[in-house]
Amino acid sequence: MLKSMVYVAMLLLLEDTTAQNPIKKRLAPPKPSTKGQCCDEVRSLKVQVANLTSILEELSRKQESDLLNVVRQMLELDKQSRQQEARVTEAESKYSEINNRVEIIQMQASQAVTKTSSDAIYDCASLYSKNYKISGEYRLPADDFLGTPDLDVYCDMETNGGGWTLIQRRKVGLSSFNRDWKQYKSGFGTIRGDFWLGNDNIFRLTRQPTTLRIEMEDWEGETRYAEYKFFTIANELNSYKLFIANYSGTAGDSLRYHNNTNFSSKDKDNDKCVDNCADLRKGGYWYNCCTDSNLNGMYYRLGKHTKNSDGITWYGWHGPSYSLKKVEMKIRPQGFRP
Ligand SMILES: [Ca+2]
Repeated sequence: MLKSMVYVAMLLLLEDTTAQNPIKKRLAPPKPSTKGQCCDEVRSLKVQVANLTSILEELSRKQESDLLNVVRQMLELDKQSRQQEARVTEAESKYSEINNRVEIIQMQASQAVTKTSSDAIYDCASLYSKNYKISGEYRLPADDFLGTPDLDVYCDMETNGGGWTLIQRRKVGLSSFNRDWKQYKSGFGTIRGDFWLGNDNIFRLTRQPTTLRIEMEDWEGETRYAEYKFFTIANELNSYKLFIANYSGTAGDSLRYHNNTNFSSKDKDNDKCVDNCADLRKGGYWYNCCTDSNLNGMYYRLGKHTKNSDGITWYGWHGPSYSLKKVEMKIRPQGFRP
C-alpha cells in the first residue's frame, strides 16, 4: 500500500509540473506532430491518477470506519466496566449495612448482660447516661421502691440528643387501640411495633419533671413534631389526669385542649362531654368534648385515611378527618443533657 501511495504522489507531482510549467506550454506549439501523442499520455496518466485517487479515498474511508469501530468497542468496554464497578459498590454498601446491623445486635446483646445488674436505671435517659446509645428495645429493672416489676421499653437514643422512652407508637396499624380501662392501665401491643406503654408505667416514669415529644408523619411522607417541656399524669385514683405545659414544635398545639382532663376508655367515660368520646373516637385518651387530637384513634390506611373523624388525628396539622400514617410519643427527664 505504501508503494502505491508513493507512486500516486509521484504521478500527482508529475501532473502538477506538466500543467503549471509555462515553458512546456510555450514549447508545445512548434511540435504539432507529437502534440496528440503527448496529450494522450497525459490523459491516460490523468485517468490512472483519478483511479488511484479513488482507490486511496476508498482505503482511507475503510481505515476511518475501522477506527470508528475500534472507538465504539472501547466505549462499550468502558461502559461495561463502569456497570461492573457500580454493581461492586452496591454489593459493598449492602454488606456494610448488614455488618452494621450485626454490630448493633451484638452491642445490644452485650448491653443486655450488664443492664440487669444495675439498680439505678429508671428510664432510657439513665441508660443513655450509662453509655447505652443505640436505639432499640431494653428492659428496665424492677423498681423496689415503687414496687413495680421490670419493664420492656423502646429507647430512642438519636432524636434531638436521645434518651427518650417511648410511651406510644402507631405505624403498623394491625392492633386495635379501642381497648378497655384495664388494658390501657397495664399497656398493650408490641414494643417494636404499635403499643401503649400503660398508664401505670407512664405515671411511674413521670414522677420526675418530664418532657413529652410527639412525632408525626403523614401519608405524603412529611414529618412534624410537638414538644411539651412539662408533662405528667396523675395516678389511677385520679383517672390519670393529664398535665402539660410549654409547647414548642411544628405540628401545632393540639394537646392543650386536652390539658387537665381525665383519661377515658370505651368502658369508662371520664370526659367533659354529654357524649361518650371514647366510644365516638374509638380509643383511650384524655378526651375533653371531644378532641383536638386523637393519637389512639383508629388506624386508617392510605386511601381511607381522610374519611372518618375517629382516626389518628392532630387538628393543628391536618384537621379533624385526616388520619396520620405514623405517630410516636416519647418522654425524657427535663434535666436531661445528651
Ligand atoms: Ca361523656
